[in-house]
Amino acid sequence: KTSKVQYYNNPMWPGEAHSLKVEKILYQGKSPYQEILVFESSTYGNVLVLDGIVQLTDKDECAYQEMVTHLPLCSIPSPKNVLVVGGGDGGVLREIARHDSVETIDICEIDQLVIDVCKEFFPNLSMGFKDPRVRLHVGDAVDFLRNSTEGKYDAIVVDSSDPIGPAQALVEKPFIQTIARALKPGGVLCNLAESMWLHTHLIQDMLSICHQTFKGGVHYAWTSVPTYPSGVIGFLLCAKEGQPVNFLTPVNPIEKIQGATKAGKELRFYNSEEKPKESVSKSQKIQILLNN
Ligand code: AAT
Repeated sequence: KTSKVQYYNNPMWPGEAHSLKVEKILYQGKSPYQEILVFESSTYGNVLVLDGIVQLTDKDECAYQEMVTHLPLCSIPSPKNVLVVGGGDGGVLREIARHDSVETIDICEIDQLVIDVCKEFFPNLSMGFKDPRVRLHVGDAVDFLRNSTEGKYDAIVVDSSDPIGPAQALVEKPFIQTIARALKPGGVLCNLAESMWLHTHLIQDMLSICHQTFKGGVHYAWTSVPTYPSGVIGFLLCAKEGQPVNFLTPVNPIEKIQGATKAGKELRFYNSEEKPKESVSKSQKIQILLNN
């Protein structure tokens, strides 16, 4: 029997819904923080849903994880200490691990059950936890950053849920200020910033907080993720003053990092070009996406 999992009547996107055909429910459970559902879909592979909201699918996760990671990490010369907020699936860890300059990867995820469930049903993402540079901290990122050493990180990636429930505080000014404190001069933040089609007010609020907090520059970027509401998701790229940071041209291009994109672990979405220049590389990229 097949059925549909729908998410609608969500105040974050009133009046619209997206549905995926369910082949099989693989897991259903409840942690102290959220309801967790994993199902096998007929066209997007396995799907992780938290509190009724799709967080990732096997098919399109690359467009999110690669962009949220390489946009910040490729814009600084040699990232060494990196922090991931949220990201319990491990996908962002997998992407950070491509950078051989990186020495430590801290991750602060609030929900141990998300980590355990992803280890079972999303091996291509949770493989990120196997990197020896990873140090897992299970807890609220608000407390973690409050207690973090000043000037510790070269880059921080906020890969957290929508700002309702446990992630609400993560878009507010006090939290953004603790992130800035934890970064080195010239360090960078990539923060999830919702959809430009649905959340212009939220984005504007976040932009103004980030402009007040980060004097080294703030940019909005976005990518296409068909299973997220409205099909796009945005990021706020912010630089702490102290070293010039140019988010528009990668100073640390991923293609030049040895082994970062070697056979068997090619990138599926991100590249350093503003847009693909040669039709060959473009069609290859589309092919890889289709094969997935
Ligand atoms: N890469 C998958 C995408 C996610 S997962 C977001 C993760 O953030 C979840 O595992 C959740 O448990 C964790 N999280 C939420 N709040 C906190 C917190 N306060 N501290 C630490 N971790 C937290 C995001 C997809 C975005 C969906 C867009 N619609």
